[in-house]
Amino acid sequence: MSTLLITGGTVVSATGRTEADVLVDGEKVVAVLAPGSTLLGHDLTGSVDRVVDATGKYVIPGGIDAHTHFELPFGGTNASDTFETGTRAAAWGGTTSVIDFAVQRTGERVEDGLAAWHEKAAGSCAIDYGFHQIIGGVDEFSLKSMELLADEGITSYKLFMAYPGVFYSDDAQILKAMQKAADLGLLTMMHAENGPAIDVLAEQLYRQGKTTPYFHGVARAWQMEEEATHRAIMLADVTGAPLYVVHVSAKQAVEQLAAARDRGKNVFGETCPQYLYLSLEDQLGASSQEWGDLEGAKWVCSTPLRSREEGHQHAMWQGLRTNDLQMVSTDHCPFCMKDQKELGKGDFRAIPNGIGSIEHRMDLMYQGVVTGEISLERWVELTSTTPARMFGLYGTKGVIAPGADADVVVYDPNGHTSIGVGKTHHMNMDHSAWEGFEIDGHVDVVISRGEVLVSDGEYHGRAGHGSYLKRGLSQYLI
Ligand code: DUC
Ligand code: ZN
Ligand code: ZN
Repeated sequence: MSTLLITGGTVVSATGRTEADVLVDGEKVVAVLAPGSTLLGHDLTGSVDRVVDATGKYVIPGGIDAHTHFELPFGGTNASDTFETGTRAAAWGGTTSVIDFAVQRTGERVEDGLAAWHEKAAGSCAIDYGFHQIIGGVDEFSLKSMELLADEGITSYKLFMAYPGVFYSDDAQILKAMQKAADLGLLTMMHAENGPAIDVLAEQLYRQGKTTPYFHGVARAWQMEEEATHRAIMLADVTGAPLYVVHVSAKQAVEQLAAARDRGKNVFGETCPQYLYLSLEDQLGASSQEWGDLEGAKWVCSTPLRSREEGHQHAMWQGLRTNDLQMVSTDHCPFCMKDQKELGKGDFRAIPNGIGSIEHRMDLMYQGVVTGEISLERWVELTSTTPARMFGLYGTKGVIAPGADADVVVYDPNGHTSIGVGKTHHMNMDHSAWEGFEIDGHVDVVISRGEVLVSDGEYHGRAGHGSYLKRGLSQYLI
């Protein structure tokens, strides 16, 4: 067991900031000390194994990305990051825990889907990892299997109101699953878009010759998200189940969440960096010399990027400030253009859905601090502390305090990060959805359970360092 002291920095939590030194022993934080404190001896820097100088920098709890899809089978291909490549990229960007989605589909046993996910992840991860469970086929067997999840450390599961024939659940299935979740104390995560109606709109657009990625955004109209969000809230209300709506992108969906929360409902919402920065017009409608109007496929994801003119981005930032949205995850689901996004040339419906962002979430959200959208403390809360509380990890994760895992990031507000392939890009993708983004800050040092994974621009992590996180019940509900 080695000791490490992080000196001279400003420790930032969800509730404040203070000048402090952080002492790590083995995998744990053991003390947060006034700078220069002699409480533990006169020459602490001389007696520890390693000193990390954080003078002039922020010392924050490691990021927690609670929405990733490593190796997700989707649209006839698999998301291109494995647990190994995806968690390594996460570490580069200051994320020290991920919660990925294990998959069960119609006709499959939940236990088998979960076992397959454990097999993919075990021994591969650079950082700690947990799972949510996708229930893609609600029936008497999968409902029964939900009873096993909490004991496995999986206290949240996801349903889809979109993707008929793939992951889709109808209202009767949703109601039954929510009733079960209410009994078990599980958190229901919902992909809230009206899939059957979207598929009709998409087919009509295609027949009219409107086949480019831009029309992915047109077919998945905000009304489809607002309607499904409202329906999910109502179904949850009837059953008494708490609800967490994933990847919120429409301002009208935020309004639905806000109204439910104002009525005192246990309803939560997450958004993602793409909905804060990118748009239907600028990205889905893009064309390039290399890809022509297939260029927009880089940003095909669901829910889709929304119209800049309609003001959805502004509403997302506002929701994050007012706590109508509580967290920012990535929905990291990367696909290469070559051989993957290309599958949808001439038919936007065949483009695999997903954007890769896991490496850049902490930076992109810090830029919101720089531009005055959120406070420094809210940055930590949205990216680490609330994800930990929401998904039953708080105390061990999401905070720098004695007894917590030593997952710590030293962030330099005077540093700079240029995002793009050939610059900062460790995700297994042949392009970056964030090419050209400039960040007025830099992830300097990344520590996971006491091990330095990143320092001085070098990667020191290893596959297999990451451990499985058996999560407790959501700490917002008890
Ligand atoms: N949305 C995506 O963009 N990708 C994977 C699944 C999803 O719901
Ligand atoms: Zn989804
Ligand atoms: Zn997702």
